[in-house]
Amino acid sequence: MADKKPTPSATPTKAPTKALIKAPTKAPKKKQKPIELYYWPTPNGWKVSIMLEECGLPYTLKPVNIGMGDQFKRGFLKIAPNNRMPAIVDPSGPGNKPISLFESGAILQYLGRKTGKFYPSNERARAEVDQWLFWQMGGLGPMAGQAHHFRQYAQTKIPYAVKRYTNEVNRLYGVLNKQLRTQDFVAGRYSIADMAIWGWVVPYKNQGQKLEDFPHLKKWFERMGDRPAVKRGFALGLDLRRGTLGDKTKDAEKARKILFNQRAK
Ligand SMILES: N[C@@H](CCC(=O)N[C@@H](CS)C(=O)NCC(=O)O)C(=O)O
Repeated sequence: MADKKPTPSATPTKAPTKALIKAPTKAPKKKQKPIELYYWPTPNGWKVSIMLEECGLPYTLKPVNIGMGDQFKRGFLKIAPNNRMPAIVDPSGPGNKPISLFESGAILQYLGRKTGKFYPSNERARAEVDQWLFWQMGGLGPMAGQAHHFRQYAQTKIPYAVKRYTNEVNRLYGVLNKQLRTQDFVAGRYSIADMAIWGWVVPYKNQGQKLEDFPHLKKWFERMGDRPAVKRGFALGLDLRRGTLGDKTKDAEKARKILFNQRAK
């Protein structure tokens, strides 16, 4: 009996019939490489740790001790030329190539686009989120930051500066309180805008504010704080921080020198 096995030359050159076409095997899903998070536990850092936790994205923590000057290390400056954290490196960026990003608002938008979570694709809804995100980036963050500075850290008390920034934060809390009067989250549904704002309300006492004066804001603040991902994002690296910048210790003095005496290099 002749061997039934076709020799290579006998292999049909015609397109194989359907029955011979093998079902395409699905390419195994590549395990996502973790995002590197350059971070220190502060209101700007929490925005990104909270978003990573909310999205369930794998990440590795790269502490940037800003009180010790880590933000000026050459490797970090390549990622974040503004010598500020947070920053991220996503090994699986656009085109499956690595991407590095600084500026917390830009990072939140990037992660929102990447995951399709907490950042709506519908243009009207996205514009609504953006305006509150930028409200935080350009308003609440800088004003609360100055309030912290002049109320807690400045070694010389300047009543004019204290009043100016305490009042401005008070005004901004009032705006937020009104926005939250009729809805649970700033832009309607829970979004990156809420994540950006929340950490800046955490130190409300240091900004000279009482949450009782802003009942809708208070409820939102507690609602956010109850979310497990917010709890995890907030807790990240808290154990790394020792004391505060206002302390009378040598470490705090060194940190103030590093943080509050910066000029162009
Ligand atoms: N606009 C920046 C601000 C970031 C920022 O100010 N980070 C502070 C800590 S909250 C920092 O890294 N400070 C280091 C320094 O002042 O040298 C962002 O939102 O990412």
